[in-house]
Amino acid sequence: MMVVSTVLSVMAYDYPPEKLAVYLSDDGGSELTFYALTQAAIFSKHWLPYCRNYKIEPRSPVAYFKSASRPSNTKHDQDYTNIKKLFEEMEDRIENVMNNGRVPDELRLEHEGFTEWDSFTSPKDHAAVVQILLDQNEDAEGHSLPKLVYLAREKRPDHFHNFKAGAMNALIRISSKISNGPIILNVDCDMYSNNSDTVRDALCFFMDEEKGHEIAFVQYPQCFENVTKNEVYGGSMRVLREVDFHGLDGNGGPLYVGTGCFHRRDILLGKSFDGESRIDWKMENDHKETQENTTEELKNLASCTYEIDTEWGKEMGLKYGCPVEDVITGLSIHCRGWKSVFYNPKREAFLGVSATTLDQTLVQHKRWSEGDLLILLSKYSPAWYGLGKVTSGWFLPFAYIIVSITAFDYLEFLRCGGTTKGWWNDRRIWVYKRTSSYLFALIDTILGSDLSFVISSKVMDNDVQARYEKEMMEFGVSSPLTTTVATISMLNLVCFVGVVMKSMLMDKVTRGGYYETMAVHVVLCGVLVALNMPLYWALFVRKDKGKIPDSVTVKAVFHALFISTVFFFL
Ligand SMILES: *[C@@H]1O[C@H](CO)[C@@H](O)[C@H](O)[C@H]1NC(C)=O
Ligand SMILES: CC(=O)N[C@H]1CO[C@H](CO)[C@@H](O)[C@@H]1O
Repeated sequence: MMVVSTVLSVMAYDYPPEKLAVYLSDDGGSELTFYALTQAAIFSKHWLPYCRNYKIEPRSPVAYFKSASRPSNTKHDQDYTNIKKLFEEMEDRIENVMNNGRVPDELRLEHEGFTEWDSFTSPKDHAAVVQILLDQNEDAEGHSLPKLVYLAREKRPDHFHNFKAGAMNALIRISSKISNGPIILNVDCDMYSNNSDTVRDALCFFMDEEKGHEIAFVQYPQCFENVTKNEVYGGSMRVLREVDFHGLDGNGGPLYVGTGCFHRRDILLGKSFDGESRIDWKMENDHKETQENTTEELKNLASCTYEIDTEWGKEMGLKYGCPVEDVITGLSIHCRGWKSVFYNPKREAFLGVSATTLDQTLVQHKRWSEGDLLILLSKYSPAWYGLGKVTSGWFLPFAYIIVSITAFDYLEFLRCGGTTKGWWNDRRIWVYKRTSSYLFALIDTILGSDLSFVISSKVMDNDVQARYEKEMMEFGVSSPLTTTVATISMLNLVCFVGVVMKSMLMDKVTRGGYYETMAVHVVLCGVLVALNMPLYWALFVRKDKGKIPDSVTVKAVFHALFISTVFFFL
């Protein structure tokens, strides 16, 4: 239903439908997703007229029905009841099929596309599926509908698939044969459009008479509807969104962050900036003749072997070989002379779901930081330009820097609408990411392991959901990342308790001298212990399923005691 909502919300953009085409890339190659999309196609014939007639927002049906109140106008109310019924029926059908685990034979007869799955071996080993579900169709009131296309590219065990970048590139090729629109919007399936004017807004930048011809892409921020008040996993990225990316706007523009981004197709395909030529939008439009393609031709474009000996993944399309394919693709576009725009309207344009457990947060950041590290170690690394600036052994300048950075960070966070507790949580996640996600990413990068990135699942059960809403940290699973975090915080606790006990055994004078030399250590350690409170709670006090598993507790305590004993005898 999440995918269906995303698709319907972008089909319902307030824009001439004959100029819109929506493509779903299903890299899982699942007939269940295909079934859901056939149902979305049918429902769209009623949903789009409803959106148009009553100018409703948001146009994701799930979000709309969650927030809408019953209309007061009788005609509208009747239509509301009808459309809600249709929607709930669709939801039931899709959920039945999901619970079943497969599409029943009688439903498979409804669409010839299901025969594609007859030859399926597994999600990792299958031929390409390209199905055009809507093409020059009309809705229930006789208006055009946008095109709707399903794609699952070919996957074979002996061909590396290059993750999301590979899927996007296949999609770019397929769409160039079917609709070939000059502007491409890419949205992750866990986000939906919250504003039906977004396409027109984005086009304003591209069509600007003075600067428009320099713009390669328009990036919207990632916003999440699932962030709780105090952001227990620091997931809202609010400072990034409200400050940092705006700052980048002054320097050629923001990075491409992989979702909520409008690209010019020709630039994504590798075009360099030549300074002068302006786009003739009128021409671009007339240009868009749709070719007749046979299914075989289309499938060939999404085959495993199509890219061999081509520039795809290097000079064309999204770049391969980096876990943050989006960032490096954006940087390479900037290197070719283009600019980008960060647009952060007050009413958020795309809303998604953010990570809801600690493990998800850490895994996600491990992947991101691994990619960023690869960029840092590359020959274009920004770091080489910032070397050799601060070389003072004095304490005061360092203290000054630490205090002012922290104060600055805190004020920035408040200024962007965060809470004090939210900032404190953000600091905690900051420490955890640095001692686990980034550490593991560093090791993976040095060992050159295979960019194995684990997709974080965002499906929650009810318990997890309830704890998430109470802002209780969710551990639950035992993973190397959580074990590391737990061990380090145990070590903080042991050290802190050790130092305090040791000082209590001293006489007054010795104690004074002791604290004089150790003051900073004790304060730092104390801050870490305070920051780690929820973790100690999860280690020793909590009884619910989201607590730290006993195996991790045992390991953490053992490691911490072992390390401190070794240092004690040294
Ligand atoms: C989403 O759009 C609705 C209008 O449909 C608006 O009221 C709401 O504030 C938007 N959500 C966010 C988070 O901006
Ligand atoms: C706190 C919050 O917004 N929770 C929501 C997270 O997302 C799920 C499903 O999308 C909703 O059911 C929750 O209400």
